[in-house]
Amino acid sequence: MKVLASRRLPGPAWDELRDVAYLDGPLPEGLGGERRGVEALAVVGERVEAGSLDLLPDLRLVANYGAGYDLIDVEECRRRGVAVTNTPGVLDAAVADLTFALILAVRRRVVEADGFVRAGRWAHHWAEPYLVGGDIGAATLGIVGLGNIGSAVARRARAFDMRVLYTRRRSEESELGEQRPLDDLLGEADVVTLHVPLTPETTHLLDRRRLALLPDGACLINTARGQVVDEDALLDELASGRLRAGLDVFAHEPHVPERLRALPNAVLAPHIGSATKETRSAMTRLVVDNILAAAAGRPLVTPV
Ligand code: 8YV
Repeated sequence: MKVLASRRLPGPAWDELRDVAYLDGPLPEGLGGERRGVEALAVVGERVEAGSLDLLPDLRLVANYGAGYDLIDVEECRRRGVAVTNTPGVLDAAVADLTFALILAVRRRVVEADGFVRAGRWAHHWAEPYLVGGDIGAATLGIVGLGNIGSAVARRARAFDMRVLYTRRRSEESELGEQRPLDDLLGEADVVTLHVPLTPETTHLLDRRRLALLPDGACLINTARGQVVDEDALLDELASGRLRAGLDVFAHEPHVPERLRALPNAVLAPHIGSATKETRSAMTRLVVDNILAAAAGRPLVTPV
Protein backbone atom coordinates (compact mmCIF):
# COMPACT_ATOMS: atom_id res chain seq x y z
CA MET A 1 0.00 0.00 0.00
CA LYS A 2 1.43 3.35 -1.04
CA VAL A 3 1.62 5.62 2.02
CA LEU A 4 2.03 9.38 2.18
CA ALA A 5 3.05 10.76 5.57
CA SER A 6 3.52 14.16 7.24
CA ARG A 7 6.85 12.93 8.53
CA ARG A 8 8.71 9.87 9.72
CA LEU A 9 7.00 8.70 12.90
CA PRO A 10 9.16 7.77 15.92
CA GLY A 11 9.75 4.18 17.01
CA PRO A 12 10.67 0.91 15.31
CA ALA A 13 7.19 0.08 13.91
CA TRP A 14 7.53 2.74 11.22
CA ASP A 15 10.16 0.64 9.40
CA GLU A 16 7.56 -2.07 8.73
CA LEU A 17 6.04 0.16 6.05
CA ARG A 18 7.62 -0.48 2.64
CA ASP A 19 6.36 2.27 0.38
CA VAL A 20 6.35 5.65 2.13
CA ALA A 21 6.65 9.13 0.68
CA TYR A 22 6.56 12.39 2.65
CA LEU A 23 4.50 15.53 2.27
CA ASP A 24 6.32 18.58 1.03
CA GLY A 25 4.73 21.07 3.46
CA PRO A 26 1.29 21.47 5.01
CA LEU A 27 -1.83 20.15 3.28
CA PRO A 28 -3.08 20.63 0.66
CA GLU A 29 -0.07 22.51 -0.86
CA GLY A 30 2.28 19.87 0.49
CA LEU A 31 0.83 17.36 -1.96
CA GLY A 32 2.24 19.34 -4.90
CA GLY A 33 -0.79 18.47 -7.06
CA GLU A 34 -2.75 15.30 -7.67
CA ARG A 35 -1.20 12.14 -6.21
CA ARG A 36 -2.59 9.03 -7.88
CA GLY A 37 -1.91 5.68 -6.26
CA VAL A 38 -1.64 6.97 -2.68
CA GLU A 39 -3.95 4.75 -0.62
CA ALA A 40 -3.04 5.76 2.94
CA LEU A 41 -2.29 9.16 4.44
CA ALA A 42 -0.56 9.24 7.85
CA VAL A 43 -0.96 12.67 9.42
CA VAL A 44 0.45 14.49 12.44
CA GLY A 45 -1.39 17.71 13.31
CA GLU A 46 -2.52 18.23 9.69
CA ARG A 47 -5.91 19.57 8.66
CA VAL A 48 -7.47 17.03 6.25
CA GLU A 49 -10.36 18.46 4.25
CA ALA A 50 -12.04 18.19 0.85
CA GLY A 51 -9.30 20.20 -0.90
CA SER A 52 -6.68 17.57 -0.04
CA LEU A 53 -9.00 14.60 -0.57
CA ASP A 54 -9.71 15.91 -4.11
CA LEU A 55 -5.99 15.48 -4.90
CA LEU A 56 -5.87 11.92 -3.53
CA PRO A 57 -8.36 10.04 -5.73
CA ASP A 58 -7.19 6.55 -4.67
CA LEU A 59 -7.12 7.24 -0.91
CA ARG A 60 -8.69 4.57 1.34
CA LEU A 61 -7.36 5.50 4.77
CA VAL A 62 -6.44 8.56 6.81
CA ALA A 63 -4.40 7.35 9.81
CA ASN A 64 -4.18 10.11 12.41
CA TYR A 65 -1.18 10.16 14.75
CA GLY A 66 -3.11 11.28 17.83
CA ALA A 67 -6.29 10.48 19.71
CA GLY A 68 -8.05 13.76 18.91
CA TYR A 69 -9.17 13.98 15.27
CA ASP A 70 -10.75 17.44 15.30
CA LEU A 71 -8.52 18.51 12.39
CA ILE A 72 -9.93 15.79 10.13
CA ASP A 73 -13.19 16.22 8.26
CA VAL A 74 -14.44 12.74 9.14
CA GLU A 75 -17.84 13.32 7.46
CA GLU A 76 -16.18 14.27 4.17
CA CYS A 77 -13.93 11.19 4.40
CA ARG A 78 -16.93 8.97 5.08
CA ARG A 79 -18.78 10.41 2.07
CA ARG A 80 -15.83 9.44 -0.13
CA GLY A 81 -15.42 5.97 1.37
CA VAL A 82 -12.15 6.92 3.09
CA ALA A 83 -11.73 5.33 6.54
CA VAL A 84 -10.23 7.31 9.43
CA THR A 85 -8.25 5.85 12.33
CA ASN A 86 -6.73 7.46 15.43
CA THR A 87 -4.51 6.35 18.34
CA PRO A 88 -6.70 6.15 21.46
CA GLY A 89 -5.81 4.38 24.69
CA VAL A 90 -2.03 4.23 24.35
CA LEU A 91 -1.57 7.86 25.41
CA ASP A 92 -3.97 7.98 28.36
CA ALA A 93 -1.26 7.56 31.01
CA ALA A 94 1.14 10.06 29.42
CA VAL A 95 -1.53 12.75 29.13
CA ALA A 96 -2.77 12.06 32.68
CA ASP A 97 0.81 12.30 33.96
CA LEU A 98 1.34 15.66 32.26
CA THR A 99 -2.01 16.85 33.61
CA PHE A 100 -0.78 15.99 37.08
CA ALA A 101 2.58 17.60 36.47
CA LEU A 102 0.70 20.82 35.64
CA ILE A 103 -1.59 20.50 38.69
CA LEU A 104 1.46 20.09 40.93
CA ALA A 105 3.43 22.80 39.17
CA VAL A 106 0.64 25.37 39.40
CA ARG A 107 -0.59 24.57 42.91
CA ARG A 108 2.93 24.26 44.35
CA ARG A 109 4.31 27.12 42.19
CA VAL A 110 7.21 25.00 40.93
CA VAL A 111 8.02 27.14 37.89
CA GLU A 112 7.96 30.38 39.89
CA ALA A 113 10.24 28.67 42.45
CA ASP A 114 12.67 27.72 39.71
CA GLY A 115 12.81 31.34 38.52
CA PHE A 116 13.27 32.49 42.12
CA VAL A 117 16.36 30.32 42.62
CA ARG A 118 17.83 31.22 39.24
CA ALA A 119 17.39 34.92 40.00
CA GLY A 120 19.43 34.51 43.20
CA ARG A 121 16.51 35.55 45.41
CA TRP A 122 16.64 32.59 47.83
CA ALA A 123 18.43 34.24 50.78
CA HIS A 124 15.38 35.84 52.45
CA HIS A 125 12.59 33.46 51.62
CA TRP A 126 11.34 33.20 55.23
CA ALA A 127 10.91 36.95 55.45
CA GLU A 128 7.75 36.89 53.32
CA PRO A 129 5.34 34.11 52.44
CA TYR A 130 7.16 33.54 49.17
CA LEU A 131 6.01 30.68 47.03
CA VAL A 132 3.38 29.38 49.41
CA GLY A 133 0.89 27.28 47.45
CA GLY A 134 -1.97 24.98 48.42
CA ASP A 135 -1.99 21.36 49.57
CA ILE A 136 -2.88 18.96 46.78
CA GLY A 137 -4.85 16.67 49.07
CA ALA A 138 -6.88 19.61 50.40
CA ALA A 139 -8.15 20.46 46.92
CA THR A 140 -11.28 19.38 45.09
CA LEU A 141 -10.55 18.36 41.51
CA GLY A 142 -13.22 18.86 38.86
CA ILE A 143 -12.71 16.61 35.85
CA VAL A 144 -14.63 17.79 32.80
CA GLY A 145 -15.01 14.64 30.70
CA LEU A 146 -14.48 11.39 32.60
CA GLY A 147 -13.46 9.28 29.60
CA ASN A 148 -10.27 7.23 29.37
CA ILE A 149 -7.87 10.13 30.01
CA GLY A 150 -10.16 11.74 32.59
CA SER A 151 -10.36 8.42 34.46
CA ALA A 152 -6.57 8.07 34.44
CA VAL A 153 -6.40 11.58 35.96
CA ALA A 154 -9.04 10.62 38.57
CA ARG A 155 -7.01 7.57 39.68
CA ARG A 156 -3.94 9.77 40.18
CA ALA A 157 -6.01 12.36 42.05
CA ARG A 158 -7.30 9.73 44.47
CA ALA A 159 -3.74 8.61 45.20
CA PHE A 160 -3.08 12.26 46.15
CA ASP A 161 -6.14 12.28 48.48
CA MET A 162 -8.03 14.81 46.35
CA ARG A 163 -11.80 14.91 46.34
CA VAL A 164 -12.91 14.20 42.76
CA LEU A 165 -15.94 15.61 40.94
CA TYR A 166 -16.63 14.88 37.29
CA THR A 167 -18.90 15.41 34.32
CA ARG A 168 -19.29 12.78 31.64
CA ARG A 169 -21.40 12.15 28.56
CA ARG A 170 -22.73 8.81 29.80
CA SER A 171 -25.03 9.20 32.76
CA GLU A 172 -23.89 6.12 34.72
CA GLU A 173 -22.01 6.79 37.93
CA SER A 174 -18.32 6.04 38.35
CA GLU A 175 -16.72 5.07 41.64
CA LEU A 176 -13.85 7.43 40.76
CA GLY A 177 -15.73 10.47 42.07
CA GLU A 178 -19.04 12.31 42.30
CA GLN A 179 -20.91 13.32 39.16
CA ARG A 180 -22.04 16.95 38.87
CA PRO A 181 -23.67 19.18 36.26
CA LEU A 182 -20.89 21.27 34.67
CA ASP A 183 -21.83 24.61 36.24
CA ASP A 184 -22.02 23.05 39.72
CA LEU A 185 -18.63 21.37 39.26
CA LEU A 186 -17.05 24.68 38.21
CA GLY A 187 -18.43 26.42 41.29
CA GLU A 188 -17.07 23.76 43.64
CA ALA A 189 -13.64 22.83 42.28
CA ASP A 190 -10.27 24.25 43.34
CA VAL A 191 -8.69 22.68 40.26
CA VAL A 192 -10.58 22.10 36.99
CA THR A 193 -9.09 19.88 34.31
CA LEU A 194 -10.47 19.41 30.79
CA HIS A 195 -10.63 16.04 29.04
CA VAL A 196 -13.26 16.40 26.34
CA PRO A 197 -12.64 16.15 22.59
CA LEU A 198 -13.00 19.34 20.53
CA THR A 199 -16.38 19.24 18.76
CA PRO A 200 -18.89 21.97 17.84
CA GLU A 201 -20.58 21.26 21.22
CA THR A 202 -17.37 21.66 23.26
CA THR A 203 -15.98 24.72 21.43
CA HIS A 204 -15.81 27.47 24.10
CA LEU A 205 -17.46 25.11 26.57
CA LEU A 206 -15.66 27.22 29.17
CA ASP A 207 -16.83 30.63 28.04
CA ARG A 208 -16.64 33.88 29.99
CA ARG A 209 -19.75 33.10 32.06
CA ARG A 210 -18.52 29.64 33.05
CA LEU A 211 -14.97 30.82 33.84
CA ALA A 212 -16.54 33.35 36.22
CA LEU A 213 -18.13 30.45 38.14
CA LEU A 214 -14.69 29.19 39.25
CA PRO A 215 -13.89 30.17 42.86
CA ASP A 216 -11.21 32.83 43.49
CA GLY A 217 -7.75 31.28 43.39
CA ALA A 218 -8.91 28.23 41.42
CA CYS A 219 -6.68 26.72 38.81
CA LEU A 220 -7.60 25.61 35.28
CA ILE A 221 -5.63 22.81 33.62
CA ASN A 222 -5.99 22.19 29.88
CA THR A 223 -4.29 19.25 28.17
CA ALA A 224 -7.26 18.72 25.80
CA ARG A 225 -7.73 21.37 23.10
CA GLY A 226 -7.24 25.12 23.36
CA GLN A 227 -10.56 25.99 21.77
CA VAL A 228 -12.52 24.24 24.51
CA VAL A 229 -11.83 27.46 26.45
CA ASP A 230 -12.52 31.06 25.41
CA GLU A 231 -8.84 32.03 25.47
CA ASP A 232 -9.50 35.79 25.63
CA ALA A 233 -11.82 35.37 28.60
CA LEU A 234 -9.27 33.13 30.33
CA LEU A 235 -6.55 35.70 29.69
CA ASP A 236 -8.67 38.37 31.39
CA GLU A 237 -9.21 36.13 34.42
CA LEU A 238 -5.48 35.34 34.62
CA ALA A 239 -4.44 38.97 34.14
CA SER A 240 -6.73 40.00 37.02
CA GLY A 241 -4.91 37.44 39.19
CA ARG A 242 -8.19 35.72 40.11
CA LEU A 243 -7.33 32.35 38.50
CA ARG A 244 -4.22 30.32 37.78
CA ALA A 245 -3.66 27.95 34.87
CA GLY A 246 -1.56 25.10 33.53
CA LEU A 247 -1.89 24.98 29.75
CA ASP A 248 -0.49 22.47 27.28
CA VAL A 249 -2.83 23.52 24.47
CA PHE A 250 -3.83 26.85 22.94
CA ALA A 251 -6.53 28.21 20.68
CA HIS A 252 -4.24 28.91 17.70
CA GLU A 253 -1.15 26.69 18.07
CA PRO A 254 1.70 27.31 17.85
CA HIS A 255 0.71 30.92 18.61
CA VAL A 256 0.61 31.75 22.32
CA PRO A 257 -0.60 35.29 23.08
CA GLU A 258 2.16 37.63 24.27
CA ARG A 259 -0.04 38.68 27.20
CA LEU A 260 -0.28 35.05 28.36
CA ARG A 261 3.47 34.47 28.06
CA ALA A 262 4.09 37.40 30.41
CA LEU A 263 1.89 36.08 33.25
CA PRO A 264 3.55 34.38 36.25
CA ASN A 265 0.34 32.61 37.31
CA ALA A 266 0.24 30.35 34.23
CA VAL A 267 2.50 27.39 33.49
CA LEU A 268 2.77 26.83 29.73
CA ALA A 269 3.83 23.81 27.67
CA PRO A 270 3.97 23.30 23.86
CA HIS A 271 1.39 20.48 23.46
CA ILE A 272 3.55 17.74 25.00
CA GLY A 273 0.77 15.61 26.52
CA SER A 274 1.71 12.46 24.60
CA ALA A 275 5.41 13.30 24.36
CA THR A 276 7.11 10.33 25.98
CA LYS A 277 9.32 7.90 24.11
CA GLU A 278 7.15 4.92 25.04
CA THR A 279 3.84 6.57 24.21
CA ARG A 280 4.98 8.07 20.92
CA SER A 281 6.31 4.63 19.84
CA ALA A 282 3.01 3.00 20.82
CA MET A 283 1.13 5.63 18.79
CA THR A 284 3.31 4.83 15.76
CA ARG A 285 2.62 1.11 16.32
CA LEU A 286 -1.13 1.81 16.10
CA VAL A 287 -0.79 3.97 12.97
CA VAL A 288 1.25 1.23 11.29
CA ASP A 289 -1.10 -1.56 12.43
CA ASN A 290 -4.04 0.32 10.98
CA ILE A 291 -2.26 0.81 7.66
CA LEU A 292 -1.19 -2.85 7.53
CA ALA A 293 -4.77 -3.94 8.35
CA ALA A 294 -6.15 -1.76 5.55
CA ALA A 295 -3.55 -3.11 3.12
CA ALA A 296 -4.45 -6.71 3.98
CA GLY A 297 -8.20 -6.08 3.87
CA ARG A 298 -8.51 -6.87 7.60
CA PRO A 299 -10.70 -4.87 10.02
CA LEU A 300 -9.05 -1.65 11.15
CA VAL A 301 -7.65 -1.71 14.71
CA THR A 302 -8.87 1.70 15.92
CA PRO A 303 -11.35 3.17 13.44
CA VAL A 304 -12.91 6.54 14.29
C1 8YV B 1 -0.97 15.04 19.30
C2 8YV B 1 -2.82 14.87 20.80
O1 8YV B 1 -1.96 14.74 18.43
O2 8YV B 1 -3.47 12.61 20.69
C3 8YV B 1 -3.81 13.79 20.64
O3 8YV B 1 -5.00 14.10 20.49
O4 8YV B 1 -3.18 15.99 21.00
C4 8YV B 1 -1.39 14.60 20.69
O5 8YV B 1 -1.08 13.29 20.97
C5 8YV B 1 0.25 14.35 18.83
O6 8YV B 1 1.24 14.72 19.67
C6 8YV B 1 0.58 14.74 17.41
O7 8YV B 1 0.56 16.10 17.21
